[in-house]
Amino acid sequence: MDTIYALSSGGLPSGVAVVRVSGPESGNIVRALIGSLPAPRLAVLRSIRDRNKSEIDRGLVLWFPAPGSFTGEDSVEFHLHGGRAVVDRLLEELSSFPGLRMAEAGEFSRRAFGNGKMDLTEAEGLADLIASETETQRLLALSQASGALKEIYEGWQRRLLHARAMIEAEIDFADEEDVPGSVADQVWADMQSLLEEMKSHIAGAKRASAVREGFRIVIVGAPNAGKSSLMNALAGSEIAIVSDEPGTTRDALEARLSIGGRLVLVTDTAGIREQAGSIEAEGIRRALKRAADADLVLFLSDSGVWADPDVFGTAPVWKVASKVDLVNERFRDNAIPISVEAADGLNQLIDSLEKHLADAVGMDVSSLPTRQRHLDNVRASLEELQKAVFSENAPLELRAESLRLSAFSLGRITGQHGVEDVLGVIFSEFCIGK
Ligand SMILES: Nc1nc2c(ncn2[C@@H]2O[C@H](COP(=O)(O)OP(=O)(O)OP(=O)(O)O)[C@@H](O)[C@H]2O)c(=O)[nH]1
Ligand SMILES: [Mg+2]
Repeated sequence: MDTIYALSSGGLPSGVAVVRVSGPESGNIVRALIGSLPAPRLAVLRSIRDRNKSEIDRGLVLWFPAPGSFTGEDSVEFHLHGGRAVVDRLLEELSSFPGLRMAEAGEFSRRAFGNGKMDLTEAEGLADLIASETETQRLLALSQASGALKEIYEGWQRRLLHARAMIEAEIDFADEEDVPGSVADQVWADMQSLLEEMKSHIAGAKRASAVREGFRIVIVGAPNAGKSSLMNALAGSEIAIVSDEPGTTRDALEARLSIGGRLVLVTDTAGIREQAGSIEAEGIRRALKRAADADLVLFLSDSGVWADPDVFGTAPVWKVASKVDLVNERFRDNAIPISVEAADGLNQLIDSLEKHLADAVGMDVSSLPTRQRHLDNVRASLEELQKAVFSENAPLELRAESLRLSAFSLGRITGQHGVEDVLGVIFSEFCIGK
């Protein structure tokens, strides 16, 4: 097993830079660079010297003997001054030791998983935590990194295994009189309620993706309705071209913003009209497709004419009356009035969006399934569980086997089995040094 090293803190220069080393050579490295091994897990201030005894820097050194480290291996952290030359000099010195090499992206975390320091869902949570940009993303990632999903899946596995054990006991003692029938009844009742828990867990996926990937708002409406102007106003920058020529926007344009601490993806689209040229028609086709995938559609009109909202798909559609500084009151038709020109109604619109987001995503984002692979495996698990629960006339052996398969799918999520194919994908999400 190689000993790996990397700069684990961010871009240089910085106040402090943290270089992390993990693997069997770590202890020798510490002795070579600072002369002796300090007490475990205690920060000590030392001169860090190369092999010619010339000083590289003075900094904090933290020695973590196995297994009490992030990776579960012998590890050490050097906290240096964050100058490029300082960090380069230490990395160069480390590279000259035999058995040492630069870490690959996510390799520290991958070793932590390999050594049982965390399960796969916790590793994914950690990747999300590092990538988090909004407050809700942070909360979701932190709860996953702290084991919220692991607890759910492991808890379900335990119940499935218990149920299977009870069923198998019933098979073994089928001829004897002392196995009370009510035990089996209890087992199947619990499996029924597990089934419901899995279903509602799956139903939370939409909320999780609204948090993790962003809540998708799509702005649609007739050409010149003021869609691009609204998008720019929400984003606070001139992302889309605004002009008085109808048909200005021809392709969907996206902006990432944070509304009430939540990631929102706002898409501006081509104005929808009948007699469009071929490029514009393609833009309209894309606009309708975007609207069909949206979590919310803002339908703008400055003429009081709104098409049937059903054409946009299943997401809620809000009517927004634009350019209210210009147009007649009677065009408003119960719509949300805004004027980008007069900066009117925009704060109210944002307030309403904030409320809607809070309702749609919910305040409690802990323990939602955040990855497609969670969903795929929970669905597979649910399918086997349904077979077990509803095949009342099937032989008990078959029903017990379905319970085993159901638990097996959950083990794929936490990384207990069948994970080789997904490890590369999961850990490549990390940066180098994590
Ligand atoms: N008076 C007034 N003019 C506005 C307002 N919002 C937008 N406009 C003007 O309306 C025209 C069209 O605005 P855009 O934002 O380009 O409209 P659009 O819906 O994106 O148009 P297309 O991309 O062509 O479909 C521009 O000249 C804007 O300056 C507003 O609130 N009040
Ligand atoms: Mg436009």
